[in-house]
Amino acid sequence: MSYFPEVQGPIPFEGSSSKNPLAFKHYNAKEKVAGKSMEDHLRFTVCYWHTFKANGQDPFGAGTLIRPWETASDPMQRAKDTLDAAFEFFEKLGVRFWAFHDRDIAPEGENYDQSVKNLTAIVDLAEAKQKATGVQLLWGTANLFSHPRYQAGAATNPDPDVFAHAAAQVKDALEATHRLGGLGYTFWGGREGYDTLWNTNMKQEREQLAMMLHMAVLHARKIGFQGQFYIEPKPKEPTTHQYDSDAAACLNFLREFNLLDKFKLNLETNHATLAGHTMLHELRVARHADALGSIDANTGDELIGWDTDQFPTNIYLTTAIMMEVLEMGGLTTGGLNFDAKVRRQSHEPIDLFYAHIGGMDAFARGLKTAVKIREDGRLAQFVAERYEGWTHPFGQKVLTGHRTLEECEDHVRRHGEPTRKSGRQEFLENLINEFI
Ligand code: XUL
Ligand code: CO
Repeated sequence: MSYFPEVQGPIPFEGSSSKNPLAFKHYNAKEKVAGKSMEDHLRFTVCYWHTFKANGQDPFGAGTLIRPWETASDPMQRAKDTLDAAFEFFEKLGVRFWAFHDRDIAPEGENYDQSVKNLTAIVDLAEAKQKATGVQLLWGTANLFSHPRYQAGAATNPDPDVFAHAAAQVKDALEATHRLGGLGYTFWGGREGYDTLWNTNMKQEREQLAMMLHMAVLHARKIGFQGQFYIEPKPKEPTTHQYDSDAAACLNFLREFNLLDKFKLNLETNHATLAGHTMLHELRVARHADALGSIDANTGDELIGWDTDQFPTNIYLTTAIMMEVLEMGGLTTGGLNFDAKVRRQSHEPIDLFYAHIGGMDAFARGLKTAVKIREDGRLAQFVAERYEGWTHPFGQKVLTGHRTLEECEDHVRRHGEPTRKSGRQEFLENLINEFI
């Protein structure tokens, strides 16, 4: 049975003059750009939760999406059908990676043991499908935020029994990820924060969260999982404040609890927006700490204040993202994971193809544009010249801690008033637009 009979697949590359909505105009998987194939640069990943499990519900209304793989009455049958649909989709779209939460692929059972059984049964099937298709797992994760037991957090719950439940779930999800050859394992602190500080011991909750991460690292070592651990910042929603607020807060948390060498960041555009940052800012902060691991490639809405998780279509955004990715030398274990969902009015399965094709083409253009801006060199040269003064002896001595306030005063007396230089923001914005 086919869940996407309208699509032959794999989606072909037809070039920028094509009018075929089921063709790539810019993403040509095997084409070499700056010495590497586009598929190796971009490492596109389909996320299971939005693409196959989202039903279109929003805070004001019920689900709208029609999903032929969700019709069976038995939850395990639905899980199997969904897995079939997912692998058909991966192959027809032509992506090499997928990502999931434990509860996306297998339903929670009546009790813990049943949940473990359900997960194992689906992982068996997924393993066979991966082998048959060559599709790889980018990362796995545990859903520690949907079940009512996690209403007050998972690792950060006031009740250690809930912590234990979350830890057991992490163990199972980590083992599932390991069995499927996952390249990474992600922690997103869905409810690891607070709704109000009046009822919260924030100091201990952060310690609890750190302990959970340490236990996961220990267990990974025990079972031989060598994938990359990620932590995914998000400032709020569902909680008022999440401890993994933004890239800088995550790095501080990891440093404080001695986890910095064990984790990298998985950065998401819509989360950056909610944090009041640009995605460029978040990427830059992570890259400078050598902690840029993977990207949840989506976008928010300029007018709606919640996490709308839309597909990325803005070339300016994808160019900025790819500039940072190229600057750090490319993605290694990470990828561009479409943590994005179609709008609730795009209720047909075919809309999933349009959404992913659009996102992939937007990133292909971003990649090509970023490569051109780098090859052109004027932007980098401008920045280098802007800081040129620091390459001279006085600046070098300040940077290496060999100058005192008195010596600075002496410098002023000898050099007088500094000459101001324009930051040339508009000039540079025009320069970027030359390439877009
Ligand atoms: C939620 C979010 C998650 C994580 C994985 O905003 O981004 O889907 O990516 O738990
Ligand atoms: Co995400």
